[in-house]
Amino acid sequence: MSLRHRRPHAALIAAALCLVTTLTGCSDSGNGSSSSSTPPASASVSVSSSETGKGEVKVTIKGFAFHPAKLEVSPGTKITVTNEDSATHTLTADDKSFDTGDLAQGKSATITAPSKPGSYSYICTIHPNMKGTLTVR
Ligand SMILES: [Cu+2]
Repeated sequence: MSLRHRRPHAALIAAALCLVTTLTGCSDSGNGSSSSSTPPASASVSVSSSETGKGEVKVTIKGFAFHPAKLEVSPGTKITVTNEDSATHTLTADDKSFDTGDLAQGKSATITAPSKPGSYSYICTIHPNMKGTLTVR
C-alpha cells in the first residue's frame, strides 16, 4: 500500500511500459543495434553489512578511536577487535557485558554481542575518552 507514495518519473513509466511490451515483443522498432545484451536478471545488489545476520563483524582500533565507533549487530554476533595502535587498548562495555581485555599492538580478541537487544556503550578502560556504541537488535 505504500508503493505509491512517490510520483514516478515519466522515464520510469516509459521504461516500465517498455518492459511490459518486451514480454509481448517490444522490438518492432527495428533497431538493428543489439546494445541491450544484458540479461534481465543482471541486477546484482551487494548486501550491506546491515543485512548481515550472525556473520563476523570487525572493529579496528586505530588513532585512539574505534572504527567503526557505532555498530549494529544481531544478538550473539562475534565481533573481532584488532588494535593497530602502538598503545595498548581495550574495548570494554560500560556494564562489562563484553570486554576484550588489554590488546597490545597488533593483537586482536573476539567478543560476543549480548543476547539482549539494546544499546551498549563501551570505552577503552585505559583511555576512557575513547568511546563507542554497540547496538544489538
Ligand atoms: Cu585505549
